[in-house]
Parts: sequence; structure tokens; C-alpha cells
Amino acid sequence: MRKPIADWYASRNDRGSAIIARQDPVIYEGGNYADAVEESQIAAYERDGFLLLEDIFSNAETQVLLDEVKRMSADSSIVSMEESITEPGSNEVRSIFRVHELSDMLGNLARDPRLINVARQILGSEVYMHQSRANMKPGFKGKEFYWHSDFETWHVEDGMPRMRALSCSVLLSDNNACNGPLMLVPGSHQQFVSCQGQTPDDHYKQSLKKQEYGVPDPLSLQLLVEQGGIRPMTAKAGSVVFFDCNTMHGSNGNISPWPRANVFMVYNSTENALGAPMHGLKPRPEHIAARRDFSALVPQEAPLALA
Ligand code: 6CS
Ligand code: FE
Repeated sequence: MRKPIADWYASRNDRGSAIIARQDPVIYEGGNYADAVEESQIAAYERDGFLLLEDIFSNAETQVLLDEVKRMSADSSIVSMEESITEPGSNEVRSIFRVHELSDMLGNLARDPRLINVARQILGSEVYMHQSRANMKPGFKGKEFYWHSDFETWHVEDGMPRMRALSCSVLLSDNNACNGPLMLVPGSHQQFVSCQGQTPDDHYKQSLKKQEYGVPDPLSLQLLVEQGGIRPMTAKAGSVVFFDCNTMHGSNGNISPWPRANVFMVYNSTENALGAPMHGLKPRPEHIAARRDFSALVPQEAPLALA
């Protein structure tokens, strides 16, 4: 009798890097758990590992959301919190985590049916918020987010068992070719890149500024890109990108004068609650990986009246 594989998605152990076939579905319960997007859109998400929906929020709604994120990044009581991460080499705010609890408006956004019901449909279950954040990527100073799979980090450092989570990025500013749009590798969600190196203690203090562990080796990245190419998510403010927890992604620095502000909501299935991190790592703080409460987020009855 073969011993069951202890950790199918083993990474950052004493082995070199490897590419491991995904063992989890992309779409759960046949995409029938909720009715937020069309079958053709579910099929596109399953094929690519992401789905871009344009014109989800009106200009007025998007402006209200952007003003809220700007208010938060100018609020000294928030900027001084551990939830706020500055850019390497400057005091510019790079990200604010746990925005769904720091802001009532963004807490309501997390439950807006235009977002949460797509997550419930894809993940085939009720969902809770694993992590939320606003990425500011200010003009001139916004640094890059190197290539990575979120799941590789969430599995190793947060003990997320399986690939049954997704990120939802709400574009609060136009994302164009010049201001560091999110770039995704189509089809990469089907292959797990096991990374080299040992995770430093309190790795998040470094990785959220500039990630150097849990990033794919160049050869693995080259193989994924040769198969699927690179798709920049250039779209107008008010668009929303949903992408699988294991889709390889990154974004370039922003030397344009235009900010690239997005709000990310990370929905995890209530069937996929975090366990212990791998390799005996200490659990990351609550604002990066929720552990206090895995109960389902209740969708709002109707889209938010933001403006
Ligand atoms: O470590 C994390 O959870 C964060 N790091 C990146 C680069 N993407 C996902 C998440 O924001
Ligand atoms: Fe990421």
C-alpha cells in the first residue's frame, strides 16, 4: 500500500524546484453553486485561470472607492499600523491590508454580490475573507511585484490546504501599459511551481515589500510563459479581475505619473480553512491571513449603493 503523499504541494523544502500537476479542480460543483456569471465565462476562467469583467462599477462608484482608499492611505492612524506597508526605499504607502475591516465601505464591498457571488460560484461553496488589501502603486514610486503564485505562499506560510481560493482585484484607476498593470500567465494555474529556498522567520516583513522566497525559478517561469504567454490586465477603472490562487502573476514598477490603485479581496472556501503552516513556520498575523473566524461572509441582497 503506497503511503499517501503528505504534502502534494510541497515547496521550499530541501528539494530543488519542480513543476507539479495541479490536483484540485479549478471550478467547484460544476459552477452551479451561484449564478453570477455565464457558463462561457466559467469556461474561460477554467481555461485561463482568470476572468476580466469590464464596467462592473460605474465611474461614480469607482471614484467613491478610490477616494476611500486615498483617505485611508493619508490617515496617519492607519499608515502607522502594521497593516500598512511602505514601498522599499520610500515612505510611500505600497499596500494596506485588512481593508475590509478598517473601512465600513470596503467591508460592504467585500459582500457586494457583483464580487462575492462570482467567488461562491467558482469555489462552489460559501466563502470567507482570507485577506484583503489595497495596492496603491503610486506614480513614479510604485515598485514591482515579482512573479509568484499566491497559493504557494498561502499553502507554505498560511497552511491553506488546497487550491480553493481566488483573488478579486477591483481596478480603481485605469490600468494601462505604462503604470504597472497586473500580468497573468494564462494556464499557469494548472501547474504548481515548487520553489527553492528556506522561508526566513517573519518572512512577510520582507516579502510584502519585495518577495525573494516563494518565487519561481527562471526555467520554470520560462516553461509556463512558453505555454501560455503573458496577459497584461489593461482595463478601465471599474473593471474587476478574478484570478485563481495558483495563477502565476506579477506586475512591473510604475514610473508613469499615473497611480495604479486596486483593491484585492481574497475569498477562500469555507471548506478550505487554514491549517498549520508548513515546515513548522509561525502563523502569519491575522491581518495577512485570517484565522480568527472562518464563518461564511453573507452576500448583500443588492449591489452596494456607493454613489
Ligand atoms: O503573501 C501574501 O499573502 C501577499 N503577497 C503577494 C505578493 N501576493 C499575495 C498577497 O498579497
Ligand atoms: Fe499576489
